[in-house]
Amino acid sequence: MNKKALITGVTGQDGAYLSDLLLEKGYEVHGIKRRTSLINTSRIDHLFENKSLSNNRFFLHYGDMTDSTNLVRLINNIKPDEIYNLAAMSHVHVSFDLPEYVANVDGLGTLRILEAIRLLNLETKVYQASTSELYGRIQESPQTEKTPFYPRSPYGVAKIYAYWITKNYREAYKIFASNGILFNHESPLRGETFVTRKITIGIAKIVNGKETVLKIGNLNAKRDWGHAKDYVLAMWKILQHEKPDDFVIATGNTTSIREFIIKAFQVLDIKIEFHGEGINEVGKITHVPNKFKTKIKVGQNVIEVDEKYFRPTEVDLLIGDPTKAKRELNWSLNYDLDDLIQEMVESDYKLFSGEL
Ligand code: NAP
Ligand code: G4F
Repeated sequence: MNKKALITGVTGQDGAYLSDLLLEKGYEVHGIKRRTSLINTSRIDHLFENKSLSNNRFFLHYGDMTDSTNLVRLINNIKPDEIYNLAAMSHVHVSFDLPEYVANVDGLGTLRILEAIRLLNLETKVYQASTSELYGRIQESPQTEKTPFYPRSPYGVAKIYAYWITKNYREAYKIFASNGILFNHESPLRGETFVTRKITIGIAKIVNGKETVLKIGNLNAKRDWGHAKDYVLAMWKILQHEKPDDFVIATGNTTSIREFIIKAFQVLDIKIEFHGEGINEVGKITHVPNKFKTKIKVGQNVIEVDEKYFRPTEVDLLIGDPTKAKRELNWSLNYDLDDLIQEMVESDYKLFSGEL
């Protein structure tokens, strides 16, 4: 019998990569998608269009993290061996505009999943998508499983409830429930308003003459960025571990937004330098290869700062220590930051030059 997995948030970046991974491993994969007025399945359409990829083992169900009747019914019908709770309103900046909704979906949504397992008396294992945003105003560097939390956004605060309720249900009811404390992970499937994808799309538009400048927020923030493909493997390994536990998943390196932009332009052999300070800082082109010379010029400002992207409270620096995951899960990275940036820039370049 194939193992059964249920993925909440299956239409998101991680849901798509995790579906591919679990199908490859022979699982029957069930995903929960919410009803939207436009179809939102572009990241998983390949599993329907090419049946050989899913081998008829991929199923979608309508659902919502705010509706416990729906979640209980689905979990009772499917009786999954493993649940990966990835569904969330995952945008930190937007969470300042939607604090109550985020508490409901990201915080109480996790409780609804755990409570369904408890009430139905199932042996289902649960993976909770916890986040480095829990560390917020960091108390030590690098951050480990033992570093105290200090969230800095309604998103971080909702996720801290989810983290602790997962731990509490593990201790109180002996549910196999684990937190993956994942640091930022990106890919060509990353949502378009997260900073890495915004940058790679912005560059693709600029070099294809569709826009002249990319407006960005805090250039000084630093993040520990990995590739989503490596991180969904860690999720699976967390649920295969001999006991439920919590793990930091990170690269151990940190890079500023400014450095990410410089590296992303370099993929296309374009050089830029930053001048000025604060909201007056700009990124200026210093070298352009011939193929782009009709679209951009040396001396052109391609990056400008717009304070509308600043957050009321910021997380300045994140850097994780994945020693425990490496030791206990035998998890390791296949991609470094340069591989990730290259893949993202090339993918968006093709998208906006019409080569895809
Ligand atoms: P994502 O691309 O934003 O995907 C989020 C998923 O949740 C989407 O499928 C979304 O559906 C779904 N969703 C949102 N609200 C929902 C609701 N009320 N009911 C049901 N589904 C809902 O996020 P991601 O990057 O894949 O991240 C996956 C999880 O890991 C999230 O919980 C995120 O908070 C967490 N996390 C992410 C990172 C990272 O760097 N990517 C790091 C740490 C933790 P739609 O497609 O309809 O919007
Ligand atoms: O790409 P971001 O929006 O990601 P953020 O806030 O780190 O959150 C992501 O990673 C978390 C893990 O730590 C996840 F839990 C969460 O769900 C999400 O996936 O912003 C990264 C940094 C921030 O410091 C932000 O202020 O980039 C800075 N930034 C600068 N300009 C910008 C922009 N962020 C966005 N989204 N857009 C900008 O124009």
